[in-house]
Amino acid sequence: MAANDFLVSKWKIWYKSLDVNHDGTISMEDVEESRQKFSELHHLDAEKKKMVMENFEKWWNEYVFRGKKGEVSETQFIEALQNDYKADKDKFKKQMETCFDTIFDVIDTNKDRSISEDEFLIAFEAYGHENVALDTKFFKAYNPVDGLVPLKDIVASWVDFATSSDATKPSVVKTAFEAGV
Ligand SMILES: [Ca+2]
Ligand SMILES: [Ca+2]
Repeated sequence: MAANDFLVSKWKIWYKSLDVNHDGTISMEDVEESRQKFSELHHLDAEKKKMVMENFEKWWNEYVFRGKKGEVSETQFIEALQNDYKADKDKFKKQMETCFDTIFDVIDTNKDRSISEDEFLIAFEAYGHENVALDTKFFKAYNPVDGLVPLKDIVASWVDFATSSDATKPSVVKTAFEAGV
């Protein structure tokens, strides 16, 4: 069965959220801008920066471009997700788990398996979501304890966002983006 309108509407939000330079299309420019900004904001040394540059590109190629060369339209992005979803829902869910596990592992720069407010804000700013008040509200929606949210909770919220077809279930991620993040 194909993904319903609710799930497709979230994939469209996801697409828009990855258009780092807000020009309407996802291209290599978005990869470049996000990984440069991420490295600068974290003041990464040359060795760590190199790793981030490689890890970001690998993630974008695998989960965003999905075989397309350096540019993917919203239609192509939705179609690729829809195809994988239709083919095998369990496999699709596993793929999304790996997808968000991988990117939040990069975002967790101090490798404590938690996301701090600072790590969260830097990641969202690097991805072109520069409204600090809205980003902070988004982070606080995870009910941080001592300023930290377990990485697995953030990953779970994104997996739910990218895979759940249940429109009655509230989504922290969807709510945040609809509020303007
Ligand atoms: Ca773009
Ligand atoms: Ca951390």
